[in-house]
Amino acid sequence: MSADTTYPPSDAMASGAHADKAKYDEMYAQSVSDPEGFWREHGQRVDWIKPYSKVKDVSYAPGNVSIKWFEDGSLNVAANCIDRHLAERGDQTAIIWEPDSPEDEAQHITYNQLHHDVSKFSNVLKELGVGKGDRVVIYMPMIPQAAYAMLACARIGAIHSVVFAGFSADALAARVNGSEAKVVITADEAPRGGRNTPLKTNADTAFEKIEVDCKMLVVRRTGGDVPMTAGRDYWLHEVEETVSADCPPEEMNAEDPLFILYTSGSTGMPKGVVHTTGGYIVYASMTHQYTFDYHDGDIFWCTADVGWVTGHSYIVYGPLANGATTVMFEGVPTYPDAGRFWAVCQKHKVNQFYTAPTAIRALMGQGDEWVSKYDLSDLKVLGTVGEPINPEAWNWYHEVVGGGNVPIVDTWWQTETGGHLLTPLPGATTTKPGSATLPFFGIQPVILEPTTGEEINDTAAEGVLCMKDSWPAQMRTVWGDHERFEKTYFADYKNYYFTGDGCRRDEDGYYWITGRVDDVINVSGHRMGTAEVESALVAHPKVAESAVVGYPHDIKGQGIYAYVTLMGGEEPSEELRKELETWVRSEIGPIAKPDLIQWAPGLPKTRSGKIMRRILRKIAEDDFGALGDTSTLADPSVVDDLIENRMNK
Ligand code: 6R9
Repeated sequence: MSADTTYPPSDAMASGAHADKAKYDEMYAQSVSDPEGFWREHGQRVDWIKPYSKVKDVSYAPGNVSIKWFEDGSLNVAANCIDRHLAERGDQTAIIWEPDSPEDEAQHITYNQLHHDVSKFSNVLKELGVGKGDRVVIYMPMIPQAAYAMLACARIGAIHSVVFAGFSADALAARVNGSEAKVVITADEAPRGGRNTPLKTNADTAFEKIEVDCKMLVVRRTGGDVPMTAGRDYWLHEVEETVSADCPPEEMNAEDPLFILYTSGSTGMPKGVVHTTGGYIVYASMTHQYTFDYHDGDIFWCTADVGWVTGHSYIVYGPLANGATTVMFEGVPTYPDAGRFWAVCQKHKVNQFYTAPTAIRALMGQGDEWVSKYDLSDLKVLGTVGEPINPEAWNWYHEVVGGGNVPIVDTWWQTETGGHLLTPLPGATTTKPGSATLPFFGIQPVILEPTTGEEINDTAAEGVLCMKDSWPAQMRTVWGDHERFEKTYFADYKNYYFTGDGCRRDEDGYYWITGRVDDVINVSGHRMGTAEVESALVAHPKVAESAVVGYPHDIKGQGIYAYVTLMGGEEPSEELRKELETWVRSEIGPIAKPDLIQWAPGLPKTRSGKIMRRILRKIAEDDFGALGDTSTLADPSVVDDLIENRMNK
């Protein structure tokens, strides 16, 4: 198979799909020629309490960025994900929960049960004093109660902020303080890959740094012994006994915030991305249906964690809004062995499977036999997300997992976009390995010349990826900092949304993401701001200065390469290297641990003191020939030292 083999949809796929090529072309054309009309129609895919009359009111004007969709309509997201399905599919499974250990029994939660459990959970939150507009932080393992917690917030109009359970106590505290949350929901322990993370203990540590008046609601997962602080900590199962199972959904305006999700940016600390109610649920459900060609009765599995946007849109909100059966997996791809994903696909007869390139690359290295011993004949669509997928991994996914005849959807999107923006549709789009292909309905990508900001109109083009116009699930603001929102996404290129990604468009108009153009790195599909890791490192008493860059890593996509300058009098040692690794883990979390630390007596700086990351990146990439002009450096000799002492991967 040559590198430029293309894969058209099979006739069978095209004829049974929600959209074949003709339908995609027709719908796409309408969506961009008449966005108002298109979204007026498709906004009705969800149930409204008060129907909207206005569809869209958007300005990207500098100093006045404002994004509103369906603004005079009202609805409730939990009612859309649960209540409206009860008459037709109350006994259908909503969530299949697969626990960490294959020895433990999976749970099948019906829509009726979901309704009962979420209503109870909602009343528990009310009992703890949570009301409409209040913030709730969710720090949970991948258990059904994580989804209940999100839906309970949505039901009563509280704004959730899910913090990935792999984040440290410090990161948790920062997010609780940042959103002034009233309650933190956690569990006693989180089993993953056969080991238990002490979540409640982490949360206790976080509470030492939490400056707002906040309670803790604890879900019993393992039954591990955890201390409870009277008057502050509550067991879910205990409070549940005291509340009713009746909780009518709150009527929410379309533009009321649904959730905050912190994500890394190129500067400073993570920012709270705000998504609102109406546009988000319309777009999450529509992309879930079309991108995965989801049909009633299908079993859908997205392997992400609910701590990331992928888990929000494609484990919880999109699938449940569509009345789907969604699989929630507590474990990891390699426990108890490298066949776990495929064992779960076989066991639950999964039809659509959605994972990250880093997982595919890791499993690819373990050998085909882990896949071939399972019956994967129920698979109809395979998806990827989070980072560019290299053609080798794409081909392995296609041939070995999909048996050569299951379409792959490489979905490009971001925490900020709420749902897929560039993606193939299984029955419509001819795919090319490594390309996220074409825009979803209503999406108008443009490639700009990076320095002039001019739109490149030739079909074949390379530059920065921006979006013209808005889509319903676009983020609305940065929590508490609208100015930062404007500055990050609308200041560099006027009247466009700037994605932060570089991109090439080929002669067929297909989009190929080339990676971030800012100081964000993508480690195993997780976004990490180099500034965050740097500030964690310099917070260590022995570190004077640090610069962090990404470098190519076979499995993770990018690894974290840290240059560290020590305080005068401090000596580099293996022990100190370990100490710094542990330090970063505890400041941010295990995913931020540097893969390589190089001791740097000095960093390459311009005369004005700006660190020249371009050079540090090249050294980390082992690409010394391409260092470019170093003559503007204050002290060009530091570069020679850095090259000489470069860490081997
Ligand atoms: C959904 C999610 C967003 C960044 C994004 C880009 C990278 C995501 C991709 C992809 C190439 C894909 N990215 N999907 N790059 N191909 N299919 O991952 O959100 O965590 O906010 O990351 O991830 O660089 O800008 P988020």
